[in-house]
Amino acid sequence: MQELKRDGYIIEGIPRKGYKIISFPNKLSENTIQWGLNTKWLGQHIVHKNSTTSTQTIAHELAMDGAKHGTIVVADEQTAGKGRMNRAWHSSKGKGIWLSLILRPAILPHKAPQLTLLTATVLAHVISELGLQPYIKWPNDIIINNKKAAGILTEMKAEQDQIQYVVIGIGINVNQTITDLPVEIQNIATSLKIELQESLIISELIQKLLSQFEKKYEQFIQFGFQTIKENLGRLWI
Ligand code: BT5
Repeated sequence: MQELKRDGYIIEGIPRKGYKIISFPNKLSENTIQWGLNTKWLGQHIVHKNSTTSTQTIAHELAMDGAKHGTIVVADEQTAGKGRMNRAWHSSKGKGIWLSLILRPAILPHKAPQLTLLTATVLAHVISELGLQPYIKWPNDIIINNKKAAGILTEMKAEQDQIQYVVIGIGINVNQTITDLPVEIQNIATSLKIELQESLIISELIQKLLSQFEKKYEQFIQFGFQTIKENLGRLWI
């Protein structure tokens, strides 16, 4: 209970009944993500950092140390967020989802890029449920109104015929205003808040994302990529 209060939950004691949560904190922690998370294995182990260089780097270290399939690493801020090919990913404090998923899929290494597309469909699904119209731009961008709102970075460690682990990095601009974005990307980037004209609760969005990802991932492992691809039509540009 003390731990929850420290996290910013306001809790009222009700005589002979227990406790009632009066309000939830709008901040990220293992608790705020885990409470109300309805997944079986994804995000059952969460590593949360206030600030880190890159959640990808931590996820690789954990995976090398044997972290379980479904472990996630999430940060309020990344000081050296990574895009593809050594490009930078701007990750300002408390304004977005900066998240890495550790997976150990029993698929052949050459099929790993399909996981990027699966992730893109998950992001598009979650964003469209907010009432926005996202598009997937191959291989890893989520675009709203012609501007990039999210990016995906898939990295893996594999032998020729076996994947040791995959780390899927997901960056979503959530609560930035236009001036929160660096000047050099202001005309190519957007955030969910800019598009919706309202702020969102980041931990809730992460829960929706994890839940949808788990569902789609299981579908992918069981039935293959075709079922994911069949749902793509209208999301593609
Ligand atoms: C990506 O790379 O789009 C992959 C981004 C992955 C970020 C996540 S955050 C959690 C995890 N930890 C990490 O360190 N990374 C992952 P790419 O397609 O190479 O796009 C990079 C380009 O997008 C840059 O060169 C900029 O032009 C632009 N960009 C940088 N930051 C952005 C932002 N916040 N929003 C929109 N565009 C951005």
